[in-house]
Amino acid sequence: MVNDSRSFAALTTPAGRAAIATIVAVSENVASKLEPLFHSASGLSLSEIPINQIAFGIWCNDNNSTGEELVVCRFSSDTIEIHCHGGHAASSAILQDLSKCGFEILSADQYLEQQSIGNIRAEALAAASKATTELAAAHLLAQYHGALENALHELRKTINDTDSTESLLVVDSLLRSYALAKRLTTPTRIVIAGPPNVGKSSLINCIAGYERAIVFDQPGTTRDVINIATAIDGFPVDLSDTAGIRTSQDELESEGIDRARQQIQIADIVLFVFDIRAEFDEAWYREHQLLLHDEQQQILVFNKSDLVSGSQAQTNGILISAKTGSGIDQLFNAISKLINPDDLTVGCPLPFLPRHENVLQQIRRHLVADQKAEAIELIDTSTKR
Ligand SMILES: Nc1nc2c(ncn2[C@@H]2O[C@H](COP(=O)(O)OP(=O)(O)OP(=O)(O)O)[C@@H](O)[C@H]2O)c(=O)[nH]1
Ligand SMILES: [Mg+2]
Repeated sequence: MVNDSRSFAALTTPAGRAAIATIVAVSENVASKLEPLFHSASGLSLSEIPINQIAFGIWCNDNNSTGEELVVCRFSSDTIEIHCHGGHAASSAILQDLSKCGFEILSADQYLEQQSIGNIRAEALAAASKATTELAAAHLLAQYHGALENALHELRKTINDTDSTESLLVVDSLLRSYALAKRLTTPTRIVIAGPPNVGKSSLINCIAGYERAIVFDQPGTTRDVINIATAIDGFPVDLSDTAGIRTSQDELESEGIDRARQQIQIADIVLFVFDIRAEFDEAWYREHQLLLHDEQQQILVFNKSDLVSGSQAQTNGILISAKTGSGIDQLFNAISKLINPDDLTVGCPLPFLPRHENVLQQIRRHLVADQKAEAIELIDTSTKR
């Protein structure tokens, strides 16, 4: 039950356009306060709609004769969720009406702070609302339901009951999972690079599913870096197509080639693409591999498989045809293995914020120094409600 003096509401879905926006309104006897604003299709008043049952209806205020069609759900006597059209206009009009009814309008983060859920679980809910793929949302919701919190409670017991070796294994495994969480919440930068005319732009178009980049049968077609945001196996990725790299006297093309080299240097994963029909340019490959540092990963891709027969198609890389789509699934699998090498499943504990990594590193240092009490205290403060 909320404090009688407090009525507040918040838009809990992220900014930007989506199919549906969700607003939560909290106040003592919230249904009776919102009665005049919602006319249900069934004719029931808001207070008569059973708890946890959704109701379709129309949101009406004095200035709005047509009304906004929406769905509401009462979660308790003091909490109602309103699901309206996802555009900015609908949600801001409803928030304005709630404000006129005396509701304090909070940001999603401020709203979560009001909830009496644990630190980590509130953080998980906030992070889930910003997730860009279903897989990321599923992993973060598992943390909201307690996966990481429970793992930390287990770790607390392990620290108490055993020597530090076992606890250190648990901490190291959690720290490894943090790398996965980062890849779920921050797009992996994948750069398509290679000599000219090998089909780099055709590949980005094939992955995007539409003609994002110009494809032309002349080397030197792509000049600027072309980006798309997409997802591979549920992991958000920023994919970049770059100019074919060769020696060129053309000033504009040379600028594009410089940018391609810069992109290789900032990528998480580089797809080095070659034409399967051409003799493999080992010198080119070696020269550009040298641009990579230890943490960057690469995949060797041979394109235009549709133009060669089986026996000619032996390669030490992944054979694809950007034209027919053949081999693209294998390429996605290879990318997935680099992004999610441990193949962690939904429900596993995932430290998902730099704060969590920081706490785990500190716990690790305490365990190495055999300071069990300090390690336990850190767990207690980071999981406290
Ligand atoms: N048959 C066949 N042709 C392809 C394939 N991929 C690309 N091509 C053709 O190869 C030519 C070059 O393709 P692009 O995608 O523009 O090559 P690129 O590597 O981006 O070229 P630059 O931007 O100049 O470096 C075009 O005529 C494409 O239609 C493929 O898988 N099979
Ligand atoms: Mg191109």
